[in-house]
Parts: sequence; structure tokens; C-alpha cells
Amino acid sequence: MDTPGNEGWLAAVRNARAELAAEGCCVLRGFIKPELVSTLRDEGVALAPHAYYTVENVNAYNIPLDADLPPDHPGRIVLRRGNAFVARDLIPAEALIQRLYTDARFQRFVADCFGLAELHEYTDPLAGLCLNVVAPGMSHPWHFDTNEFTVSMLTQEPECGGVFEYCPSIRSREAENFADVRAVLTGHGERLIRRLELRPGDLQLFQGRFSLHRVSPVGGTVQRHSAIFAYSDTPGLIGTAERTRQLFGRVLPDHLAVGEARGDRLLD
Ligand SMILES: O=C(O)CCC(=O)C(=O)O
Ligand SMILES: [Fe+2]
Repeated sequence: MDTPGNEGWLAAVRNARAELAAEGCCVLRGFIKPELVSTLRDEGVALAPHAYYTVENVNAYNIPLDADLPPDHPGRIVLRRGNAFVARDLIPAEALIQRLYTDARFQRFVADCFGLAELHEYTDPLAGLCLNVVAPGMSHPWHFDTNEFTVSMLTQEPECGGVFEYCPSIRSREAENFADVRAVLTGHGERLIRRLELRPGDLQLFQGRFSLHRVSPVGGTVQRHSAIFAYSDTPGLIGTAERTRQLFGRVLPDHLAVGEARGDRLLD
């Protein structure tokens, strides 16, 4: 990585900002040096057995399936979430993805690309950094992120399938655009879908709160692995006990304390 403020840094930031403004997504190809890409993969392969493997019925908005919604609301469409997360507390401090997540220069670069004055790691001991594992036959179905700023990196590519697909700015702060979301969820939204060809070690910056996205079903025999670096422009983020149990199969004292008067901001 370049030094903050030098020519290479500024050019990369300018480019990322332009792509984010146009597409809500930006890929920095070959962000990890070629000689480290196999380390990146091997570390992910060693971690993957520790993921919380479960299959959950969800909708694209991650709201309860029994919510009282109008008949044509796309939140009524039930999807099968088959990806599994390795939580942050299981990822060694010396692993490349943990070192990157906590690196001050990396955080400054991400903040500059997103145009943020401040960028904070999550306080949440499980959700701030995860390895997302999508096994053959599984997918990470269409959804919106709760967080506005998502940074991710493929660490192992599958043999086939497992493509990152997204619908740039399908909704905005002002408009949910349920008709288009419904079209995508029912298989009639091809015109709205973009696909990324990601390689291990590429860095992806993404605004997933407004762009519906998924990892399509993985084929072949090899798992798809990606590191998810979660940051926020406000400090103190921690998930609710309920959501944490769904994602990781367990909770820690920090999650149980949410809801008491701690002044923390909730993830969901
Ligand atoms: O694994 C990926 O590439 C995407 C993950 C994702 O969308 C998420 O964790 O919210
Ligand atoms: Fe997402």
C-alpha cells in the first residue's frame, strides 16, 4: 500500500470514489501481493471448519418472517441462507485478514475511499471480522446489509458458481423500490443484475445497504471463502443477542449486556 497522501494513494482513492459514486461498488485488483495469496487461502482453509454451519430461512430485509406485510411485499419471499461465518474471536491475531482489519493505514485508506472522516472497527467481538464460507450446494441469498460500508476479500474461489451478483442502488434512503426488488427475487430482474469476477486477494468496497446482492449457489467441490471486514463511521457497534445467536450459534457477555443502558449502537 502507498503512503497516505502520496500520488499513488490519492490516485487509488480518486478512482475508488468515482466507482463507488457510479456503481456503489469498487474492486481493487491484486490488492494482496501474489506471493501472499496462497497464505491468504491456506489461513482461510484452516479456519473454515470452525464456521457455524446452519441453514436458516430468511428474507432480503432480515426482518422476521412472520412480520405483517402487504401481500406483494418482497419481504414475504422466503430465501434459504446456507452460508456459514467464522467469528472474529476464532481468527488468530497473526492471520493476514486480522492484521489487515486492524491496520491503521488500511483503515485510513478505506475511510478515504468511502469519503469518511472516521472509521471504526466494531466493538462486537464476533461480527467485526468474519470468514464467510459458502459450501458447494449452498448460497448466500439476496439481501441488503445493515451496515453502509462493507469491505471484503475473496480468499478462496470455488470451481464454479459462487458469483457475487448485485443490483446497484436498487433502493435509496427515499425509495424502497419494492417492484424491482421483487423482480430480482422472483427471477425476472436480469436487467438489474451486475456480476463481479473476483480473484483471491482482490479488495472489494461495497455499499450494500442500497444495493441488493448475493453470492449465487456454489457448484463443484470447493468451498468459496471470503473475508468480511465490517467498519462503521460511529464507534461502539455491537449486535443483539438474538441476531448474534443466529449468525454464530453463540453469544458472549457483551451481547447479553446490549439492551441494558450502555449507550451502545445496535447492529440491526
Ligand atoms: O461473501 C461475500 O462476498 C459477500 C458477503 C455479504 O454480502 C455479507 O456478508 O453481507
Ligand atoms: Fe452483504
